[in-house]
Amino acid sequence: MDVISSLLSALSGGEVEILDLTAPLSPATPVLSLPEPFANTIPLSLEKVSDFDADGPFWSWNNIHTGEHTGTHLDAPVHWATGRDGLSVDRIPPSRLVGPAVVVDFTAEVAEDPDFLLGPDHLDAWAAEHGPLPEGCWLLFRTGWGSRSGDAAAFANADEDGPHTPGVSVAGAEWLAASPISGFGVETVGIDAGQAGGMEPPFPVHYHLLGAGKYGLTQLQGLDRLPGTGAMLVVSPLPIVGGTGSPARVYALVPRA
Ligand code: 23J
Ligand code: MN
Repeated sequence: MDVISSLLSALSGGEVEILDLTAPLSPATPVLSLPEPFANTIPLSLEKVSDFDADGPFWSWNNIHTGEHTGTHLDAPVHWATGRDGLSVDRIPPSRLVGPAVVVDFTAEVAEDPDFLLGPDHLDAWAAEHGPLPEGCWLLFRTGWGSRSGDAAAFANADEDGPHTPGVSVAGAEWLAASPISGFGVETVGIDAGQAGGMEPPFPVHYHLLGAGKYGLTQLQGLDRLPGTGAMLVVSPLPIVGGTGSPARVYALVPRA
């Protein structure tokens, strides 16, 4: 049997399951809130064009209004100053949007410390146990944060010092940029930690990862349903010409135990 027929029969037979890791996209979907003096993107809104009425008696449709970086979304290299000569979202080769998923689980650490930072030691320890990260993989940072996404205040977890959400240290960001990954995925509103605006450089994952021509992926849900290795990720951003990112549908193909 050819490889596509094998995959299709595994899907229809239930030996491979398709999981949707995408957060629902609605006006309630949390968006990043940068402090003054920075500008922010808008949340999603739907503007009715017709709804089986005089403007369209047999059809219903809407205009969508939102930012490129709303909800589960991809960050393209051109989003950041360091990647500005790199690829916009429409130019990302599909071969880099499909690859092995590797999940590192720091749910327990984040439950103790919402400002937990993933560093080189954590990543080296993973590699010592499992071997080097596969070429073109998507490294997914499981934190449990996705379970807060229905509650905007809990998801932002902000106080007078700003948001407190998990992320990656400066050295960890350098490690990821030098690794063979295609992209780095998180459960939080952005690929950097809540407190990353105060790091040097500010927002080090954006700085190093996008500067290295790699991609970010945010607001993933249901990472607890993935094995540490052995799943395949499919990331589908819209090909917005010149776009710095796009809301994306994200699927994982997982072998059923
Ligand atoms: C701009 C500045 C800082 C951040 C972000 C955007 C994002 O999170 C994003 O969606 O790219 S942290
Ligand atoms: Mn983004």
